[in-house]
Amino acid sequence: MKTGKRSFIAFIKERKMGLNDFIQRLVSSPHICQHAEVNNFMKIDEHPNEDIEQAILRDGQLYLTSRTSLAEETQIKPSDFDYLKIIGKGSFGKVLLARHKETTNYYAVKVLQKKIIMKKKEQRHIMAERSVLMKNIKHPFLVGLHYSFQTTDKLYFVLDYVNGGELFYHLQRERIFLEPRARFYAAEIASALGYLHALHIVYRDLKPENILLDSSGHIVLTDFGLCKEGLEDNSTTSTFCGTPEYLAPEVLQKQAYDRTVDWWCLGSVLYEMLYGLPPFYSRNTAEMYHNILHKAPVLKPNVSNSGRELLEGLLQKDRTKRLGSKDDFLELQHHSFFSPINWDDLMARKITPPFIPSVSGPTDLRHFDTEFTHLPVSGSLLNSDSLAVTNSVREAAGAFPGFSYGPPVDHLM
Ligand code: ISQ
Repeated sequence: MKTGKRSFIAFIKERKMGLNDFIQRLVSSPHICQHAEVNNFMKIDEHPNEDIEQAILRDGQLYLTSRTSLAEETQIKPSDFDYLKIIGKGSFGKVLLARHKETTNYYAVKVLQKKIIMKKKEQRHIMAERSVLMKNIKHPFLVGLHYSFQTTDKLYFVLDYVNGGELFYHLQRERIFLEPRARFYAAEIASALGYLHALHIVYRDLKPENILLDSSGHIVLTDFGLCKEGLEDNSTTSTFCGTPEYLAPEVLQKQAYDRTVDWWCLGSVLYEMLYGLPPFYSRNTAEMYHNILHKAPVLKPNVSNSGRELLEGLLQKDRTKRLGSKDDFLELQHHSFFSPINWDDLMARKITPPFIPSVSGPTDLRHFDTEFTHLPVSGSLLNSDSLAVTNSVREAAGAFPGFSYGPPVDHLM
């Protein structure tokens, strides 16, 4: 290849990476997304019928493609799946165990109602989802997204199906975990959070129901990038967004927050694993809020010095003094509580999990709440919606541009 051509390609690549980084920063910051100019730049409100190109980041590559053609190319639609059981439910929609008809692979399909999302502080949600889709998120302890697609009134996320149960289902059965087990889970969660932070994503809502175990006993975090903002003022959202025990003081006070909020939540999870209750727990919610804001966590000596010291660092109310406020995940990795952890082995899933959930196979739903699994699977997932998918994709994309996502297609660029 001629030197001139090579340097031109290098120049374009560099510019693309710069643009990627810039867009990622934009879409990761809800407050910036509120600006009309940013909106305009990102073409959020623009009509999708125009033959607009969009940027999609997949496998570390920036692809330019037309919005409609991607959805058509991926060809994934609701009727490609058999929906077997409801495995989770909230105000936005539900999560179903589904089997792909052709491959017979099992997936967790999360179905969100557009109009409900639009009624909340829409843009932030859309941007949060969009930002997650635009990044090529792959991590051993984060639930994998295989496809996303949309119909007139619903958004679908086709995710890894994980059936080892919620971490806290197992914790409730055993009351507390011994330190080595708590350390293993905390380390896997921390590595997932550190990875998201490196992508400028703040999880913010780490909570018990989003921490699952896979069938081999490793952690899987779900729901990153979703359900972040503006839910507090709607009473119906409290069930979906779970209990508020892990709210960091800055979130509770509606102050500015940053990635250190996730280290507070990790401290809360670790505390609950070691002591059996959330750090500032009270049956009285107002009192719990007061405790979060004003009380020091009670650290009884049945936990090791290094464990208590780590909890103190993570549950520091002043986020500028919190462990992780300077070097993020690195600070945790170097803490003495984690000295038995080989982080390379951990990332490679080479550490044998301390507990293996008993599941007989993919359809074994024993770890899911019967409150959900006994519910009938609604036919509305398929009916008119599936027929509307190709026709509706243009209008639907108006509210959720660039939503549809499928495996990389070589000829896109
Ligand atoms: C994957 N497997 C089981 C349950 C789930 C809930 C939410 C998101 C993904 C999931």
